[in-house]
Amino acid sequence: MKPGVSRRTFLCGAAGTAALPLLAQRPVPFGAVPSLRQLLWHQLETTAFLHFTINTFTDKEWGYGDEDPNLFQPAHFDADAIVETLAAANMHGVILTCKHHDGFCLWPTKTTERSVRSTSWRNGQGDVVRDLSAAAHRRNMKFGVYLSPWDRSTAAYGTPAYIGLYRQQLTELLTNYGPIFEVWHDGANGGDGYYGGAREKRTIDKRTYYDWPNTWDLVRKLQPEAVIFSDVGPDIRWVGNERGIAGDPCWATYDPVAEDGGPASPGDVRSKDSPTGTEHGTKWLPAECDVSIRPGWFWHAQETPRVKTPKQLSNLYYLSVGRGANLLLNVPPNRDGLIDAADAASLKAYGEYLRQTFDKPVAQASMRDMGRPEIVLDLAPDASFNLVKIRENIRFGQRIEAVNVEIMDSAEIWKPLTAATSIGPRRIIRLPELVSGKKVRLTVTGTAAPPMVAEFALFREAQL
Ligand code: FUL
Repeated sequence: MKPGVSRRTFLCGAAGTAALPLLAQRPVPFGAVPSLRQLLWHQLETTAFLHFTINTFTDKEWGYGDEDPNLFQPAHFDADAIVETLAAANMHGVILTCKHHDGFCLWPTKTTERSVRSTSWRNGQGDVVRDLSAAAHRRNMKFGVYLSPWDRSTAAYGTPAYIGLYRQQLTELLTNYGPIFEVWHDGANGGDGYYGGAREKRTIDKRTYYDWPNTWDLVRKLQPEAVIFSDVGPDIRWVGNERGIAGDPCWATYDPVAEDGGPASPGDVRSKDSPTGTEHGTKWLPAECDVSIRPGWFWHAQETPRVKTPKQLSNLYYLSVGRGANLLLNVPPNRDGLIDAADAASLKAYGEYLRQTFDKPVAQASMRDMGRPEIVLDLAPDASFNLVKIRENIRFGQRIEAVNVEIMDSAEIWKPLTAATSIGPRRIIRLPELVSGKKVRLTVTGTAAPPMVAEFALFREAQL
């Protein structure tokens, strides 16, 4: 609760439904609210991550920075085929590792020789960023870029000159490839590397070296609609783990601090707070859950038997999207430059499961009910469900602090069914088994301002 906000007016128990306050006029936003670019990002729910570079050919997770560019030979690379596979799994955007820590650039940058231009692949004319961005846009999918701040190849890394080089690379990516929906900066920073032949360890000051505020200004100037991701935003926060699991609760607001309690920066955040965020925090900073469909981020032949099953993917969906975060699911292309058959099969079955589960609700509140702190759904006599979905109208902030859900049995007695705290952009509660009854009731039991429920619906999980 915020000081000065009276909780009493807005609370309602199971019995106290008669005097519920309804929103008579246009609501006043409460606390931090999402920007338009954040609102659009929330709607994506799931996006794909593509980890693809020389590592794919050297069987490494982190290249040292001295690899021969010509190792990059994805002979059958087909961006349309990749995008098609991702779309089948309900992914609405794709983020490509345009440059990973080894410094090899997947586009013909003017900033370094270490790029696709220095390969015999497509006679040095290939451009993975061009092909993927074009394929994504053709398929109505958003395209985003990952540009590793840490670069183990260049002699400039660790000096002020590197910041100019990094910004030049970002400028190329943000000006030549159409609309970019997300700019992704990971938090791995400094360590040993090739560094133009120095082969040494370089340590940077994570808080000051990159001068992030000016880089973010550049992103805003070149792609005002792009959200910026890092450990600390400014638009989207890392969820604090690479297992794809948001906190319960998972507040969309967050006031991050550094490990030592001081000001947070990319690479230095108290990550144990990130899954949960800050209830009624001052910044709208929703969580993104990055996780790989394989044990590693890059493709390794020996990991093919360990591709996550459709069941594992659906579990992750509820642990991330179901808690109000977005899921960024990594699907690394193989040495052919394609999604491996095992990954594609798993994604297809998972996508079908999502469609069959969510295309048609078992019951859903009508527009008339929206905004009420208590909503009752009638159930058809033969209906059963095991998923309860609730959304808030987040344009006006994250207001709800707690909800209860009850079910009326055949003897017309209300029984507790489930409860939750944070709702925000979305909460999907998975019940341990299918249930049926006459009615289902949602009651907002804690809120900081008049609650604004945007959706209350029940679904039945499809068989996997
Ligand atoms: C980390 C990197 O070190 C990993 O290789 C991977 O790219 C992951 C998503 O971000 O910081």
